[in-house]
Amino acid sequence: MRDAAKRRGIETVWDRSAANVACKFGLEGLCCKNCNMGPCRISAKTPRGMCGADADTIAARNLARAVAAGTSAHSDHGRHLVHTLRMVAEGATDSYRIADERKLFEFAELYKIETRGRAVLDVAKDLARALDAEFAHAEAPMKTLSQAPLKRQAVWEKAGVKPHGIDHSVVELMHRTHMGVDHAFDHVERGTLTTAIADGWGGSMIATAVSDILFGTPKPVLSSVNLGVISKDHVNIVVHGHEPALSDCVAAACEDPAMIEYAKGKGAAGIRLSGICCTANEILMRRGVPVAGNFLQQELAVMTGAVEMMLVDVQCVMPSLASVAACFHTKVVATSKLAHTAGFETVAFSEERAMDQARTLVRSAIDNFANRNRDKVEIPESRVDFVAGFSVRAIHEMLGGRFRATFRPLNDAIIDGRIRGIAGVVGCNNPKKNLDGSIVPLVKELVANDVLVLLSGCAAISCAKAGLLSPEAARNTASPGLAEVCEAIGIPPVLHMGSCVDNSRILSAACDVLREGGLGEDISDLPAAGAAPEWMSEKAVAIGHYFVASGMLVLLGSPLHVTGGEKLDGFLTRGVEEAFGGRFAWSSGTAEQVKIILEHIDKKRAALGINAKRSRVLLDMKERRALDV
Ligand code: XCC
Ligand code: SF4
Repeated sequence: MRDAAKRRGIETVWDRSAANVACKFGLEGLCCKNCNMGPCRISAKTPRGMCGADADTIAARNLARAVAAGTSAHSDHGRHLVHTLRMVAEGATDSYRIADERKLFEFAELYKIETRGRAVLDVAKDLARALDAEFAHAEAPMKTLSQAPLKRQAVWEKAGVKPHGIDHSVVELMHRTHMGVDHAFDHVERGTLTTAIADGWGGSMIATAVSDILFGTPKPVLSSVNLGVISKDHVNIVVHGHEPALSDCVAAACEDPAMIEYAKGKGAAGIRLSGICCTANEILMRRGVPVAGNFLQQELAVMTGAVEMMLVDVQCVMPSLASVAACFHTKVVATSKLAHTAGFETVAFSEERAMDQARTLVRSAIDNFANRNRDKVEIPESRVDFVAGFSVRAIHEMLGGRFRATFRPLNDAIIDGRIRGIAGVVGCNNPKKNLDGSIVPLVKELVANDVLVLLSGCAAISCAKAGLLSPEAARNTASPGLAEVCEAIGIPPVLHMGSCVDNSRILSAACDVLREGGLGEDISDLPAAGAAPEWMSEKAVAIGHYFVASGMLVLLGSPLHVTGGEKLDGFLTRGVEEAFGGRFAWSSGTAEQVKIILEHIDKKRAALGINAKRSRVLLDMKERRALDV
């Protein structure tokens, strides 16, 4: 499709990336425009800004603001869902319902909301109110933090990084980084870590939980991925962005037999819905809707010439879609009240009328089918089947069965060394790297070295395209030990856990593994690591920080924009480990990345006393009976 773009003279992200001369000061974190005495740029000749701020102060403040923005994105998304939950509870919309009562009750218990004998909607109303309160400032730290292991909570207490509200932590961090306030880089960084904790253990966790309550907790589901899911015979609608509220209704509308008949009446074979980025991941996880591609493929999807409508909501939507779409009949429709872009049509999403809006949009996409220019249609054949839908509950049930769901078999496999450790590989694509070219080789190497991999976001889509998310992948790519465990349970060695806010599922999984016993008492004890080989967004910066604050090693494929602040860089890659047990590492080559992750995992195994790979003994029946107690 990139060749096709060249042939047709359509500019893409790669053209702009090749033409871009990245600013060295920006890259190293050394440009400050926090006041109008500047902008100031730090160099050997000018080691301080006008106010006297040095490289570390400036880089730390810039980093803090990136984390504040990333946290805001995840958390505002969470807040919108809480709003939807409240509207459902109050009967103000019939476009949604409580899809998972069990999850509602589980989450309500966290807030000590009475559930026994009460109407579901009353519990939902109380929960929505309690969740709303997590955003504002409160005297006590956020309640969601209590889901973390006790030891981790103590670490946060001691370091003074427990957030007292999501919005509050963001506002405070913006205040601290205003000209003339917080100048000690390590102190700024504590504020940054506090805000990131409010993201991972707050805003993101709330977004995941409320999505599960409203749309259902994911279960393993079969789907397919890559641009080949776009069908030349069907009306194609592509949803893109992050918030699932409208796209869930669009998915329902696309399944409506009357709507399918309407499409057939217009000469199409039917309606093909697919997605890009995390809106795709959301409706994939719960409905098995196919995925057209990840972040860098958004322009290419439009370039197939077969997309009648692309619906975009928030985050990771390129404004360039307008000029690509202008070469075709594709309508790009912005559906969030927050996000308008020149050249996109707009529809202001409303929870009350969501289902009606979805139907109107789908009908308008069908009407646009007649405008498709068949000569311009060019759809690559690539299309791969895969399995997604691995929520923590789904993993529990796969490991132990519906009635005795447990992590025990997983913990045992880690303890006896068939699984060496766990890696969370997450995050974006970046045109500075080959598309998927850092994510896929890393994941392949990890599973070949006995590491079970948990995925989310665009990285999950990368691996799906590479065929790593099929149960057969265990046999083809995983080491014998890992393959044996995966085949026994019936899971791929690489598990798709959802969208970017669903990185909170990885935190929850870590807590459950610890609760199961035998692998330490804190997340920092686990033989586990995180990686974002192709990260690009500010959200990824926030995610990296909350994993570090939770005690994990986080490996990034290119450094955060801090390398100009030597002390800050040292703090993030070494110093922070003392108080938090986690740290960052930057590395761009797969071989070195694997080495860093495996060394970390082995170090943790040694500390747990499980480093010696036990040779497994085959027992005969007599010996087995002797073991039975
Ligand atoms: Fe965006 Fe979530 Fe990054 Fe993909 S991975 S490019 S943030 S869609 Ni989170
Ligand atoms: Fe320059 Fe200081 Fe103003 Fe930043 S805050 S622009 S370093 S004077």
